[in-house]
Amino acid sequence: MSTVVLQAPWARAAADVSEPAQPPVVSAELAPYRDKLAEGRRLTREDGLALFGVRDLLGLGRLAQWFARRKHGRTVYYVNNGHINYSNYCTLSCAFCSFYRRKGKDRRDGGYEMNLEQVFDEAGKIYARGGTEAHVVGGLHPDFPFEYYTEMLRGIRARYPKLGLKCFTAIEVYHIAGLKKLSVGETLQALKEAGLDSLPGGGAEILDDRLRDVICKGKETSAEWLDLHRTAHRLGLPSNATLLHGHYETLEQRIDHLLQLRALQDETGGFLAFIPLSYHPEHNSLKVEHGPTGMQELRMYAVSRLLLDNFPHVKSYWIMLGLATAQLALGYGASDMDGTVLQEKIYHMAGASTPQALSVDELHHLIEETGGVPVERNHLYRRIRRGSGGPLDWDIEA
Ligand code: V47
Repeated sequence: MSTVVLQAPWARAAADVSEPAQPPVVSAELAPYRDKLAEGRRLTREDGLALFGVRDLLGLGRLAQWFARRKHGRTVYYVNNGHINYSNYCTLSCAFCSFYRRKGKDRRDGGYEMNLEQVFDEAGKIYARGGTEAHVVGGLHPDFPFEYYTEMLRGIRARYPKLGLKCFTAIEVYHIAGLKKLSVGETLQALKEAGLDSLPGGGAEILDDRLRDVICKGKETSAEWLDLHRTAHRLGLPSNATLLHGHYETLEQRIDHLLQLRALQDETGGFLAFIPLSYHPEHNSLKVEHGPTGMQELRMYAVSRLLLDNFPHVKSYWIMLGLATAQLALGYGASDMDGTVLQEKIYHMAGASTPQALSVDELHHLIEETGGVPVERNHLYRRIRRGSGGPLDWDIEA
């Protein structure tokens, strides 16, 4: 397997709207962590656990925002993108998931699958609106062949060469590999040759095998999830990482999850963004009454930002947070608001009441209200320059 050293253009994200580098004034309980970070020292497992318990949540937010602004100034990135959820048929039955259906075996309505022409139509809609990224994920389909996935990428790439293709979670890639009994390296290489640009962060859930057995039995192990991302990074495919929180997990499990991501990022430098995902409890079999509260979500954002010191971005995913909390998350360490997100299904089937898309103007407004400066990016965090010739008149800034 050839190893490519990532040039990491995203890591150069310029602090173009600079902020004073002075660390913030914080309460006594936060001062030791502020001093440690200001001296460029790393937070430990114990520090992470302690931050989950501090009383001064506002101060914690100030610290996380300072940390994010030290990397990016007041810039807040967003992407003009769309989701294509090509099918929700899945051979797994994760207890937290409201999206999946068992093909031919499920008594519930709502199972669907798209043929490739339908996928290309969806990609066309994203591109025609000025989209620069398609986020493509689905269930582990019981009978689509290997070529469904490679031809999907090839077909989108041929029709819309400029569209960034962020496709398939680590779990889907394992499934695709199994269809031809290929290694993950061979599979990722084949997907890359067909047009894949990067991987989304899904499927990580919680990187603790005992808990995985409860909430997503049958899914690959924590080590396998990490190993797939390691292989992707080595092949020059950057990726994201997620953590599903607000179900049965302990604070220790959350911290250990973050530390495993941090260690892999030290090794490869291939992660672009981390996205904390709040558990949505509707229409699934996991017996949890409600997901995290707003305060718990903000604390999760701040602790993630401070612990994942080597991740360029923490992403405020408004679809899952709701617009109000997504704005607040920008004050708790997030530096990216994801995107316009046409046609998201996974969260909406789990009870999310957010809209299914935002316009660029709405995103600008939401970001500017927080004191952030919106900057449009592509799937690799390269800046986009728009001309006056309509939605297709865009380019990546040199
Ligand atoms: O892995 C599924 C989560 C993830 C529920 O990389 C649920 O840019 C909460 O990974 N409640 C898929 N969460 C979505 C995902 C993602 C989202 C946005 C951006 C990116 C990115 C990636 O959704 C799954 C799972 O953790 N999920 N069901 C639920 N009921």
